Amino acid sequence: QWDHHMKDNRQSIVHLFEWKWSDVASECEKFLAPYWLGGVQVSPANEHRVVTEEQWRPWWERYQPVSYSVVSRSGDRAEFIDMVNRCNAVNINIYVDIIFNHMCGDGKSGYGIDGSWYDTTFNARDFPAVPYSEWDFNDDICDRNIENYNDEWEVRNCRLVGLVDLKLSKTYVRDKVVEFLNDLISLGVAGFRVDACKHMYPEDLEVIYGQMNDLVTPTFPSGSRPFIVQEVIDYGGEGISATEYTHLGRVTEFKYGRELSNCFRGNNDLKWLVNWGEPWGLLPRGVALSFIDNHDTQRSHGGGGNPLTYKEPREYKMAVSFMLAHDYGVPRIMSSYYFTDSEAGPPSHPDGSTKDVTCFDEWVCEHRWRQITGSSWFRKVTHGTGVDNWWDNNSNQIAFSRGNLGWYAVNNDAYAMDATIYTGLPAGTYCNLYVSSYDKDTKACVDKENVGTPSTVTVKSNGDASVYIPNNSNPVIVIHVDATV
Ligand code: LAG
Ligand code: CA
Repeated sequence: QWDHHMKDNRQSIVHLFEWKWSDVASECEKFLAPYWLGGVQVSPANEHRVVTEEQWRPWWERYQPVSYSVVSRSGDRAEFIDMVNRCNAVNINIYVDIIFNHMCGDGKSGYGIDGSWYDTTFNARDFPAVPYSEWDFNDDICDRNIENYNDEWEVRNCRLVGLVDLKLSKTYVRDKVVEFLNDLISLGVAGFRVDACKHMYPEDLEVIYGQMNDLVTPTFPSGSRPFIVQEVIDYGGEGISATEYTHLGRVTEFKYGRELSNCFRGNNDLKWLVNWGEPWGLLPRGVALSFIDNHDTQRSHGGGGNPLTYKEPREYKMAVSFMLAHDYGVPRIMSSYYFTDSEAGPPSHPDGSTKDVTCFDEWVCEHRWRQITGSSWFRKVTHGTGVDNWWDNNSNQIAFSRGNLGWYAVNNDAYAMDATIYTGLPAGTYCNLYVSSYDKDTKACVDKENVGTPSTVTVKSNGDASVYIPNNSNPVIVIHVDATV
């Protein structure tokens, strides 16, 4: 449940937030497979409310489940199956965002996106398509919203922002959840991102996870457990801590993006990253899911954190590339659509249906940015090595190798980096994947960006490289042994 099961040594997951299943499928084939990504976290697949009163079709309607039918704003069951099959066929894993702490908001009724009735008005708790009724919720022990995050009992039994809270201590409720998870597993998914884990007892999760089937063969080796990423927002100082969940699967490390964003915004010297990881108070690397921003934090939902996002591209690219170059955790890359209104749903037609993805237009597609794809290739090539040969200028210029397979350098000072540094790499000339692309057929560094950062780096026979990186828009070097010229 900690192992992501990504194929051919791929290491990076991309969250294709709000993408339709048909678009995810073609992205697997067209881009993710050739560009070294290994898995996709997709938006919730189950039936949800169609929110039009409080807001016009906000993104968060998908966090209000109505049933476990695999029909959502991203597409229907047939489209979901087609996506999983096509992505698996090109060795890209699918991880599904799963919500089972709650169903929809209190005081609502109507039909979900698959036409299922729901009613939570006047103490009704009707979800006939599951079916759940009033006996399946925690209203008998708590009928109010969570206010005190130091009170563990309240956080787990009361309502998260008014969402009716499922009684996971009941076998019946857990069985319904397990049925849904096993349905998705049978379709070939590789695991789950479990929403709102802080609001559920680890004991209940343990029972649920324990009843999950192994992943399907032969897509995955027999006996493979589903990859589990538990969302626990823990910046410290609350009654519940992320470590209560690490024996069950991976846990999202929210401090990761907050600290790195702080560094790359210039508020904390990069030299301190020499011991980046557990000494900073982060979770043990083997149980962490690392990310700079996610769909909540980039729009100040779910506790915020004010991380770097695509809106500060220069620093954001540096932070994401550092994440991918380092060996901590399993990295997840955010892929967004442009927004100013933090409630706004994905680019949509007037009838509310999601538009096809057109990258760099209404959709940001950070995962396609060269600096990010180049760094995810670096992550794959250097996997299995540690961070070695640390160098810094006692300020904001740092460099390190990953064993003798790759070398990374970044200059976040306001002046040029000009140094001769031991790289640990074999002698040769390497293509800097941050500012150029690599053509495997001709072994050439192509499509070079002329910003002052060297597009190739030569390592001498003693392992040294002389580098000059001005303070420019892309002040990073990413080189590895599979991209030499
Ligand atoms: C999560 N993690 O624990 C998700 O990452 C986060 O995006 C979800 O909240 C949350 N848990 C519940 O699944 C999102 C929005 C909320 C939204 C909620 C339900 O951040 O703003 O609440 O999804 O759609 C909305 C309204 C609230 C209202 C509530 C119930 O914003 O004002 O009280 O619905 O009607
Ligand atoms: Ca709960």
